[in-house]
Amino acid sequence: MSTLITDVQVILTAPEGINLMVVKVHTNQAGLYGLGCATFAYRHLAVKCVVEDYLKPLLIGRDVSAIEELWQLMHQNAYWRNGPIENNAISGVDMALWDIKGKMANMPLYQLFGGKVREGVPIYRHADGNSMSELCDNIQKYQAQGITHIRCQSGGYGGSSYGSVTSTAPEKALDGIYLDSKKYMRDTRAMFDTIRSQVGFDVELCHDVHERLKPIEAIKFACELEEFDLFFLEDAIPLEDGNWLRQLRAKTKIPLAQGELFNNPYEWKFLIAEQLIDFIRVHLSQIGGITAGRKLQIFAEQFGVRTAWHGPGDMSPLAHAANIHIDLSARNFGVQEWSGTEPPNFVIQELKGPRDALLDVFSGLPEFRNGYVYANDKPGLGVDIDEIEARKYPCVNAVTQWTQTRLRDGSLQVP
Ligand code: GCO
Ligand code: MG
Repeated sequence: MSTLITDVQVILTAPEGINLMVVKVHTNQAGLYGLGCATFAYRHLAVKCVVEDYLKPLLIGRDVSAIEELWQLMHQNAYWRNGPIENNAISGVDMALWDIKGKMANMPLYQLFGGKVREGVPIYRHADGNSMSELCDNIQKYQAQGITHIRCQSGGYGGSSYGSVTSTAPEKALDGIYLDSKKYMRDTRAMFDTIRSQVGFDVELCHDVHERLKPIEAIKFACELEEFDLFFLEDAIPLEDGNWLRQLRAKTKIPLAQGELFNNPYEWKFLIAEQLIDFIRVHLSQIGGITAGRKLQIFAEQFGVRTAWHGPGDMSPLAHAANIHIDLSARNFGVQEWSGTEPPNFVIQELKGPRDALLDVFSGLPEFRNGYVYANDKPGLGVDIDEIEARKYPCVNAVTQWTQTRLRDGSLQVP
């Protein structure tokens, strides 16, 4: 008897105050269901609509085993394709189908991807601080937890100098987050100088430009940071200016990581085929889930490009688990961004409250221990959700403010 899809359900929850969206695919086999991540924190209602009103009617009655067929069916169904809303909706279903596949095979997903090539996944954590001494303390706290790769920011993305409308903006300039790229670059250079002199060179350091520079500034900045021997420089070039990576690559030896905003294979194909980047770090649900992610990982392997999947707070533990299962089995794995799903005694104290709530809603999360993250050996993704607990933390639909970043003249600059 075939195993058929009987329902596709959306579960919204925000245990840490971040809108998370989980898709639950139900089947005609008693007790067999799959869970996937469709989190697009700032447009969750639009993704919910695509899943409930468009994908569910398309999928009901179809065979769960045909993941490749169903992915393509969802992808081409609206004719126009490759956008973040559709890709996240597809990802929710795709990850859930892989979860079901693992449960049917009675194997954790890394087994279906060829088995482990490493027992644990090395991760990097993100450190910043209000002062250099706070930042260095945070780096050392992570090192004490066995963490070998640390991403450092001086006062958050874009530096700490910005505020709302400044004296440099024209009259009647709109409110927003005002960036000062020159100051950001100066402060970041000084930050790495201090870190290297205080913490030494025996730790891998990363930095996220977060697209907050013009390409020519990014080239200068990358060259200046070379002396600090970074593990990688992230998103130095904005998504829309991808062609500038050719110039950046030609001018600097700094390893480059790119890709959390990618949605469309055209955005990454040439970067990998021309070896313009060292690390591909897409957000799995933004490209359509595990099926698309595995294809990308194997494509990158052919060109010596390593993976460093995006792993921020705005993805559910199901997506973190999907990252980890691919990482465990990928020969061209580089490092995994980890925003932490470990029990409170492992994390810096201020995260304790919300982290408890996350652990009440989700169980079976990948576990961090002494520098490495481990998947559990349950079939599928290994993560479950308590729907009653999930309902206690409703998602909020509010206008997104932090993306309203502006230059000194008041015009918008990508966030
Ligand atoms: C990163 C990121 C994130 C994003 C966030 C947007 O982890 O590398 O750049 O922190 O800013 O996911 O919501
Ligand atoms: Mg980033």
